[in-house]
Amino acid sequence: MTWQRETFKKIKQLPREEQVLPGTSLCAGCGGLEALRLAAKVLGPNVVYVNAAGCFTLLAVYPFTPFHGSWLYTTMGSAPAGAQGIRDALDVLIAKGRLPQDDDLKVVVLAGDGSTYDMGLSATSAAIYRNLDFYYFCYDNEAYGNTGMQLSSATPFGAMTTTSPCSLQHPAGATREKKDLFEIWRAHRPPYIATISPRHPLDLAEKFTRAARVTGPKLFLALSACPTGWGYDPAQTTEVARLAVESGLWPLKESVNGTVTHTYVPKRKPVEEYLKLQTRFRHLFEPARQDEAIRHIQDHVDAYWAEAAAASGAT
Ligand SMILES: Cc1ncc(C[n+]2csc(CCOP(=O)(O)OP(=O)(O)O)c2C)c(N)n1
Ligand code: SF4
Repeated sequence: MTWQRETFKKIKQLPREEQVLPGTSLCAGCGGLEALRLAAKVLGPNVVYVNAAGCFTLLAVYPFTPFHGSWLYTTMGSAPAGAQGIRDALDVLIAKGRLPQDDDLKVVVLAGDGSTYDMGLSATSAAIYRNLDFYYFCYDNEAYGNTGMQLSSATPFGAMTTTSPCSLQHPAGATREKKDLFEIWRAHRPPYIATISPRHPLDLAEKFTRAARVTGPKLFLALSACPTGWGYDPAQTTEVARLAVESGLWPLKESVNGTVTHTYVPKRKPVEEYLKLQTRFRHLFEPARQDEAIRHIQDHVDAYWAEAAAASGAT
């Protein structure tokens, strides 16, 4: 079945108004910030962001903020608990008639992959279990970026981080596979889960629009190309983000009440084209090419899409 966008067919249809203003202290070319900028256009101004410690905490440094909406800072492990507190407070105010229903706010967790895949996972699991009505926006730069790019459980096989260097014992760098957070969330049966990319703004905007119709936990996993941590020129963020999707490494998909649909099926360029652009994978090509490791990554992607095709009944 082909996924159809209903609301956003042309870039011109995206809301013009910016909800995240420029001039933040994040790195030039930050893919996560671009994904958030696009998401915030659809979310609109009536939002409380609950931000776990990480790069994005540098967005709002008192007394300055780029947001039209409100913003709350939490520890890495507790953003979903913070979101629960905000949601409860809003519900009490509405019940007492002190906040008109029309002025209700969306509660949006902002968190990196360290908070999302590792430290905050139990708080997230509990929030989904309670069916908390919130959005969870994870900007996934595949490492603990703010403290110098240490390995997280979102780091992909073969990537070099400061705690998974290329060594004699581990010539490929990171030795484990990236955790499948999409499926971990899906096992909790939330109403909505999506992967997104800043390189696919219409796909991203459509997904936020669809999620807005749903009450309950809603996850958005944004693969966030990170020039500082991944090692490429900031001007190449768009190209790196594009190749992540076109190589099939970052599938764009959604799950609505547990049913998964791929929202874009790439023709699949070799993963090498994506890997070669980034110094975190340079050791796979220099000084000697590591064929086995590159093949391992390609096989993983091929197996994913073969399974997806089988699940959808395609041949
Ligand atoms: C319990 C705890 N350990 C360590 C830190 C230090 N710390 C602050 S930001 C950060 C990195 C967060 O990584 P991630 O969630 O991936 O977000 P990113 O920095 O990549 O945006 C760390 C380790 C902390 N704030 N709390
Ligand atoms: S380190 Fe990466 S994720 Fe963090 S602000 Fe810089 S580009 Fe963005």
